Amino acid sequence: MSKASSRSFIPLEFELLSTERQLSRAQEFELGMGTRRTVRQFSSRQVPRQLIESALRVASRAPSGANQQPWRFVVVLDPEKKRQIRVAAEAEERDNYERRFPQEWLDALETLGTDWHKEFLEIAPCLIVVFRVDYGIDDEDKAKQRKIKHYYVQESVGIACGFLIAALHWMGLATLTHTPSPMGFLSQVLDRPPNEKPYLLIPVGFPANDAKVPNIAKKSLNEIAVFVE
Ligand code: IYR
Repeated sequence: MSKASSRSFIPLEFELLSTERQLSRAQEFELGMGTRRTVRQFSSRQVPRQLIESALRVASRAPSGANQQPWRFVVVLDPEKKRQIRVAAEAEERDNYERRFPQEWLDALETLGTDWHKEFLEIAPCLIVVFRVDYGIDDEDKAKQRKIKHYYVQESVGIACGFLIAALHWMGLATLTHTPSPMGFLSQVLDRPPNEKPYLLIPVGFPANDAKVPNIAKKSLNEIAVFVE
């Protein structure tokens, strides 16, 4: 028998926009998102907490496998925790840049001008550390603690991060998608349980007054899309 009893449907809330309004909203969003850049030089100016909370609520609207929402966002504002994260990230990254990265990888990073120094981890007022939640824990029966399989975790968390980064940009904040590697140290520093694995570290704030970004471009629509008609 199907589990019809656990199903419940409600009418879709859907605002039908005029084509004119659709075009104008599309244009506004495209223009707005068109200026999004990854920023590596931050100012220490604080970010209103309400903005971070709003962006996280937007991220939480992302679709996910079986609606399991397999993400945890850890918002790090504490200077001492930020310092610990910087120290650990720099230790790993120093090894990467000086030993572990093959030349091919170093060549691919050349235009970005990155190196192992990660002072932004202390300077940015806020670090959002995104964890993927690989499995849930059913602790209804405290003794058993059964694992609940999560589906499409990588895809789901990636989409949520996309929503988050878009929301933060839209509200006038700068972000960096940082992936120190390996990033297991984030679990220790932030005291996360074994079912949560670090996925992405997003420093958030305002750019430094003299922030510079690499002179690189995005691919054009022709290069990224194919219409089959
Ligand atoms: N995680 C390193 C290296 C790095 C890798 C890629 I792929 C980038 O797009 C940028 C950096 C670092 O943060 O420096």
